[in-house]
This record gives sequence, C-alpha cells and structure tokens, in this order.
Amino acid sequence: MSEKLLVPDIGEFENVEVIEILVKPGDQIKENDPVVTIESDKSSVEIPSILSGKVESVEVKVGDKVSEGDLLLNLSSSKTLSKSTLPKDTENIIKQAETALAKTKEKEIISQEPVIEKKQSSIQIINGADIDPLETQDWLESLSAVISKDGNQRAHFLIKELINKAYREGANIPYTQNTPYINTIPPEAEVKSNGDQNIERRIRSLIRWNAAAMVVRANKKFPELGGHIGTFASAATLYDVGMNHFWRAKNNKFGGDLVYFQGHSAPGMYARAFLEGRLNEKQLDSFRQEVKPGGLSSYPHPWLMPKFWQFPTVSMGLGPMLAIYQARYMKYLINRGLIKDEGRKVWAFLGDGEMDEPESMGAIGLAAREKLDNLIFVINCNLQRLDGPVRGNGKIIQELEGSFRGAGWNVIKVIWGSYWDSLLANDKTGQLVKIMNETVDGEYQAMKARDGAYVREKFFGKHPETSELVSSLSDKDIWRLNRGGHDPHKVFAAYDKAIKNEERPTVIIAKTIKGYGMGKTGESVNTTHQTKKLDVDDLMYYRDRFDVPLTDQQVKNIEYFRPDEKSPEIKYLKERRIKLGGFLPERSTFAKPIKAPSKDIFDFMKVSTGEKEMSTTMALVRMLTNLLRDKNISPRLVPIIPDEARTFGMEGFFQKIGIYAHEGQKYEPEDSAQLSSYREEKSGQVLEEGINEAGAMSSWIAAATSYTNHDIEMIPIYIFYSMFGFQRVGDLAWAAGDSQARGFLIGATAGRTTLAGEGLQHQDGHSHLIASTIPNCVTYDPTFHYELAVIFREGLRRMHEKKENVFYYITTMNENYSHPEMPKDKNCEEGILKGMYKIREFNKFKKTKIQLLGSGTILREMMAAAEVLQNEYQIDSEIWSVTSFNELRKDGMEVERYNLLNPDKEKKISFVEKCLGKSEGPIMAVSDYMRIHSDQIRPYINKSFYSLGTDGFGRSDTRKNLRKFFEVDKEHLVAYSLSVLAKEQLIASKYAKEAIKKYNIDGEKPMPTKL
Ligand SMILES: Cc1ncc(C[n+]2csc(CCOP(=O)(O)OP(=O)(O)O)c2C)c(N)n1
Ligand SMILES: [Mg+2]
Repeated sequence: MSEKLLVPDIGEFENVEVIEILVKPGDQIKENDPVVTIESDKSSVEIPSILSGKVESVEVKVGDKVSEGDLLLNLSSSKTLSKSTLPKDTENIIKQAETALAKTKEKEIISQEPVIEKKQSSIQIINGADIDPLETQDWLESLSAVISKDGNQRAHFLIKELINKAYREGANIPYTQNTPYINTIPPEAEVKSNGDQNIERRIRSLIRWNAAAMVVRANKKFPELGGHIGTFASAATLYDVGMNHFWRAKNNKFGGDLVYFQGHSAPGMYARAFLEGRLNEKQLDSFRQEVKPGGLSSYPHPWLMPKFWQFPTVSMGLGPMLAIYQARYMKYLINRGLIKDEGRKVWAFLGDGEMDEPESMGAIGLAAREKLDNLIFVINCNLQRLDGPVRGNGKIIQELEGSFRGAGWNVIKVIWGSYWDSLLANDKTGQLVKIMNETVDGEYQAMKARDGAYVREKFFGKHPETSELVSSLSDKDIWRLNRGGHDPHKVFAAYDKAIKNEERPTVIIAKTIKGYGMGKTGESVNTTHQTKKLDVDDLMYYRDRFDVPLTDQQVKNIEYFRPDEKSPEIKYLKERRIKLGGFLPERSTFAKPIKAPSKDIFDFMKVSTGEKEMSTTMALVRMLTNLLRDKNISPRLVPIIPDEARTFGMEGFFQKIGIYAHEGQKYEPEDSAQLSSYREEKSGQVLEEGINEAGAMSSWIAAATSYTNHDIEMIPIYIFYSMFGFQRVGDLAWAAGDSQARGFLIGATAGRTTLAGEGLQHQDGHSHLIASTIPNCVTYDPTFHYELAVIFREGLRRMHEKKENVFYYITTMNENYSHPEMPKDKNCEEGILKGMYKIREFNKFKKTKIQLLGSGTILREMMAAAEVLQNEYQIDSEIWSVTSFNELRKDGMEVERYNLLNPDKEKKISFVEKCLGKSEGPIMAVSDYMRIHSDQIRPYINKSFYSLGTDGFGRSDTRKNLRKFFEVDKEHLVAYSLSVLAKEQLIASKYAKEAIKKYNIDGEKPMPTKL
C-alpha cells in the first residue's frame, strides 16, 4: 500500500531548509530510520520515518524549504515494526562486556530485612514540656498496648493517622524526621558477622599501628611533610569491616564495588596494603615523597598512583557528589544495556565536617529520586573537623539524619557500641535516652578527652536514675562503653542492612572518636586533626591500647610490624580478600578502544557552506548527528546537557536518542506530537541534568572514567555555557584531570563579545585560561566548521582509540556566519591541531607587511581588517587562524626548556617560531579572551608582538557595540594595525592618527577593565 510521509509537527518553525536526503528510491527503510535532515537557523533535526517500507519516490531535494504537512516521500509500506526497547548497536557491546565479565550473574540473594520488632513493655515520657503528665501517660500506655498486641507497624500507622488528623484540624506543626539518639538497628535485629573477631581485631591493630608509624616516621625525617593520624584512627573499624566482609573487588567475573575513600584516611589504606604484601617498607617510607618514582601520594590521586587509587576525594565535598553521580551513571549504563546488572555498589566514606560543604549535600535529593539503591554513604561522625567540633552546640548525627531522611534516604544510625546494649535495655524510664538526646556534641567530645570518672559525673550524673544505672560499673567499665563506629558488630550489622536495602540509597551515620587510641596528645582534642607526631610515651600508649606485639625498643624505633606470611593474621586477611575477589583499592582497565570514525564522516564540514550561515555550535550539533549514524561511535556517546539543549539547538536529540529517565516516561509530554518532543526513556542516551553544572560535570567524570570503573570506553560530551564551565566547576575539572578522564567539554556560547545581549555574568573571556591550568586538558577555540571537525576527530582518535589520558575543551560560538572550504594546503590539518595555520595572505603591494593572528570569531574581524588594510592602506598581511594559544604555549614552553637544558645540542624550534620566525613585519594577535590569552606565545617569537583582547567585565549589548567597546572590531583592528606599524617605523604615524579619527576612536577612553 502506498503511503505518504509528510513533514511532522516541527514546533514553531516554518520553511525550514532540507540539508540532507538520507534515502533514495528503492531503499528499504524501517520505522524510525531518518529520511531527511532539516535545519533551521538554530538547529538541525533528522525526520524519522513513521513507517517501514520501500521508498517509492523522494519528493524533496537539498535546499528545499519545508513546513509541517509537506510531502517528503512516497513509500510502499510493509508491516510496521515495533520499537525496540534498547537502542540499536548495544547488543554487540553487551557481547563484548560479557566476554570481559562473568558468564553468569550470581544474583545477590537479597533477603528481606528481618522484622524483629523491639518489644518494650511500656513507653515513658521523654519530653520535658508536658502540661498534663497523667494524660500523656494514658496515651503512652495505650500505645504501648498496641505495640505489644499488634506490633510496631500498627503503632506507626496509628501515629501517622493521628498526625494527619491533627494536621487537618489545624495543628500544622511538621512531624520530625528524627528518631531518638540511639542506634537504628535494635540489638535483637543485628545480623552477626561470621568473621573471627579476635583475629580481625589483631589485624586492625596492626593496620592502625603501621598507619601511624608511617606518618610519624615521615615527619621525623622531614617535619614539613605532614600527614594525618586522627582521621583513620577514628575510621579504622569502618574500613576494616568493609574490607573483610563487604567490598568486592573487580576481577574477570565481576565488575567490582566502587569505594570512595575519605582522602585523609589514605595512611590506613597504605597500611593495609602493606599487610597484604602489595606495598613494602621502602614504599611506606616514601609516604608523601612522590617526586622519586614509587613514593606514596599524600591522598588518593589516580594521576600519581594510577594502579592504586581510583577516586580523588581529598578536596572535601567532591567525593559525595562524584559518588552519587557514579551510582547514577552505573544505573544509566545498566539501563542502556551497556553493562550487566551485577548488584555492584558504590560506597562513599565522608567526614562529618565534610558534610558542611554545600556540594556534599547538594545532590542527595537526586540520589533518592533516582532510587540509587546501589549507593551507600558512610559518614564518620567523630564530631570534629580541623579546628574544633563540627556541632559543639548541637548534634551532627541528628542533623544529618533529618536531612537525609527528609531527602528520602534510608538512614542507619550507628551511635552506641555493644557495651551500651544492656544499659539501654535497663533504661526503663527512658532517662538514659533522654540524656543521650539532650547532650550536645561539644560535651560528647569533651568526655572522650577525659576519663571514666568524668563521664560518670558529667553524663550519667545528670539524673539520679542514670547514676543508678551505672552504679555497679567501675570508672574503667564506664570508659569502655564504646561508640558504634568502633564496634565491629554494630558496623557489620549496619553494612549488612545497607547492602540489602532496595529502592533507596542508604546513609550510615556512625559515631566515632577522632584520634581513637592516640591518648592525651591526640584523642578527642581539638588539635587531633593536625597531630602528625607522637612522642615515645604516646607510641607506647598506642601499642598497649591495641596490643601491638612490639618491644619497647621496637616502639622507640617506630618499626613497622608485619607478621610472617604464614601467620594466622596474614592468612586470614588474604583469604578474606580472595573471597571478595581481590584487593582494594586497585585501578585497572580492560576496556577496548573505539576506532575513530573514518575521515569522510566529517567531509561535509570541509566544504564551504556557501551562502548559508551557521554557528560553530550548530556545526557541532550537525557533526554529532552524523556521528550518531556511526555504528561504533553512536552507542558510546553520552551527551550531557544542563538544561540548555534548546539554547544549543540540540532538542532534536530528545526524540532521536531519548533522555535518560530510570522510570521511563510516565506522562504524555505536552509536545508529544512534535518532532523534537521531550522524550524520556529508560534506555535514553542524553543526560539532561537540569540547572546543575556541578552535577553535569560529575556525570561527565563518571562517563569519562568509564573505561576504568566499568571497563567500557565511553565518549562523554558535556555542553554548557562556557561561562558556567571552568569557573563554576573548576575543582571538579581539576579532579577530572587527576582521574585521567577522557572526553569532550564543550564551552558553548563562548567569547566575551560573541554572546551578545546576555551581559556580565554570561560573557566568557577567560575559560581557556582556566582550562590551561589543568595539565592534561587540551583546548581549542576554532572559528570554522572544518577546524572543529579536524579537532574533534583527533580528540576521538587520541582519547578513545589511542587511550591517551587527556581531555578536550573546545569552545563553540553562537554567531552565525558562512564557513569557507578547508584550505587545500597539506599542512593545514597539522596547523589546526598544533594551534595555528596561515588561512590567508595579502601580498599585492610588497611594501609593508603585518602578521595578523586571530582566534574564535574575532578571526573574522581580523580577516575583514586585513582587507581594509590592503584596499585602503596598501598594507600586505598574512592572516593566521590560531586554533589554540594554549597548545602553542605548551609547545613553546617545552621547546624553550629543552633548549635551555641542552645548550650543546641542536636547537629545537617551537611551532610558533616555525610559523612566524621567517615572516615579515610585526605581529598583532587578537582573541575574544583576555590579552593574556594571546600573550602566552609572546616569549616564543623574537619579533615585536602586540596582543589585543577583551579584558574587563562583559555587559549586554549588540555584538558590534561590544566589539567596539573591547576594541576588537574590524575598525579598531585596522587602527591598531596602523599604529603598530607606525610604532615599528614602517609607516608614517599620520595613517594611524587618521584612522583613529575616521573611526571615531577616543584615545582618551579609559581601559575597559576600569569601566
Ligand atoms: C575543600 C576543602 N577545604 C578544606 C580542606 C582542609 N581540610 C582537610 S581535613 C579538614 C577537616 C576534616 O574534617 P572531617 O570532614 O570531619 O573529617 P575527619 O578528619 O574528622 O574524619 C579540612 C578542613 C580540604 N581538604 N578540602
Ligand atoms: Mg570529623
């Protein structure tokens, strides 16, 4: 049956140009296959077929203008194919993943959480503000009766109903998200570890000792090195229980859990690796001495220890965010069918002080919304940060509980250790819990800096009933009452519950003591964080406290201790890790490279666009659309956009590849009939992050390190307003460099004067400079579409085929102009990649010459100025398109350094010098960035060099006015060129003076930086 394929609803657009015909008569096409590409002045979109069948005739040609309802094709239709749930081409990737990973998935046996309900014989009043205690007592007794008769669930239901009723009656006092200051898991419900507790304690003691010894030894030798003992001392049990029982390593059968270690606890990880035999004494003695190869990095840095550390976390607040987006990205890969669902978990260890970073809590809503049950936060609440208490006057654990519970997380508080169990069981009146609730963190901290007698007086002494509770305990017994985070049983039970939790992320909030075991100098005192030296007495105390089998002399020598290979400790430790699949942390990659697409896929960008004007952003979108047709590349692309797809003309991606949404689309979008409808899908490819640059960057890092954390090479492309890039997420970009991220960052709407209208907070004149601070970030500021194509392809080749650990920052602009054909010069491609090439030469008069260097869209102003110089002033010029001042500088620096260090060897020549060394006339360079940007290459050329740029705050206006204001428009460039030539005594100064007058340039106008 013959069918007509018409232009669908394309939103408000009319008369949109057909730029590609993707089918021809006779082709057999399937439903959803693209048939033509249309392009408005802002975006290009493929029109898919709504039917499958054979193309009978194509009724449009390239260049035609079409609107909704116009006829595109006649089609003899066959049966319509149903939509596949997974995107095309993923099957191959799944197969690849299958060979690398397990053949069969051992499904996690997720047992139901045991519903062991804490039966209490009665409930007592624990709130002091009671105007009618008898009435309260009645209510509580009723509730107690319900609990014992029908259980907690029923009681909870009734309370909820009561609150709802009260709310409807006008008592709109919000219900608290907090539970009492006791453990979430009651002792009866604790799942017990099957580990050997004695041996685990001995191992933990050795790890504690070796970690402290490593820091103390380093600082004895070089006091400047620094280091931390207190953080790990407080967290040792939290890590050990995970290492012995929970965290599964990556191997050829399993993808591995991902653990974000708290940065300052790094010594503990080294100490464990030492016992495991992965690090030796010499390496421990090179802690914080990394310049010589083999040293141990101060904190987790994959760049410096690429086979060990996976995640840089020491800049506080980044770890929590990166972990959340990592867990989300893992689900993304699973839902797109790119990796298998193996029940892998992401664990993140965080400090309680660290939780004050806005970034730490900034994404917890997303974690709950996306139902990240593969994510577990462990917050080590030692109640202290660097200077003092985290919440001296309050309770950090309660505060965090409220925030996380409010955000929808599963919260597990691990506050008290097992020694408290019997006291709490005997707390019939609730006085102990009342005191626990009322005592503030400052007091809790002070108590642990003193002794048992102090705790008896200041804590239990608050009420006669609690004094009585501990009357039979000695001060020593009271001192032994431990905190939850130091009790392996409590920690085990919490971890066990966390891994079985479904549908929600889990946070374990564990109470510990900063500097646990460090004695008077370092335990629970405000200066703990900075303790890096322990004197002999402290060391003796530490040894005794943890029963480390060292003689006094060995302690004085601060010797490391590693039991014999055949000792029960080492055997146990290794056995546990073998059981859990290998050692942690460990960084490896088994990802297969992605073959860079053939050059012809970019050919359409090497021809002139003729009359047609477009921005480089649009050229990029066209290019990505083409890449989505490449079977190798397409499934690996991860487009990441923070709510700006329409700004960049990328809305066509919504339909074409879908927006990732773990729940699919539960609603019919308002624009469902349109071609660029907002299509959310479980296997969607676009990560639409909302107005959330830090989140988008975290997603990008997860995807850009996919090759190591998931053994699959992916190509993330994060596109953003360039102004909201590096300066907004600079620290994350730095962490990306450390993480050896591979992918593209696209700073769109770039340039101080190219993004007209928007103004001071939008116009970017420095992102390239910030990007240049990251050693492995490769940056480009292309002007024409063929430059972009060459750069992008090389990026794909270097990063994803050759696996070079660099990432690309490319700026694109929103100014529409026509793009010329790529110059035929065989060196052009090399020049584009190295940073500059000659794009044009005016050589008619052979009297006076100037070298004009331009970058981004300002290159076009320079080209226009050159024409004026030639036509009106008889001045010749060579015009250079500078695609990257940053890359030129890197090369210049390297060459200069080499020549200085090798004075006797043949001199190397920088690329700048190769291009300009023999050129004639002074050099004038301009970009849409600060002068310092083009100034970067000044040292590498022995000629007069002048830079122009856009120094100063941006402001809203037309492009023309902005360029005039910043003196980078054609007219200023002509005047400046003449002035430069006059200064160099190559022409008379009257020409410059006249031009300045002619163009109404005010020589007395203040510098734009002052305006
Ligand atoms: C972004 C950032 N700001 C400041 C620091 C310096 N700093 C290092 S540790 C620390 C205190 C950490 O306290 P907490 O998070 O409670 O960890 P703890 O050591 O107590 O486990 C600070 C302020 C940092 N590492 N990162
Ligand atoms: Mg702390």
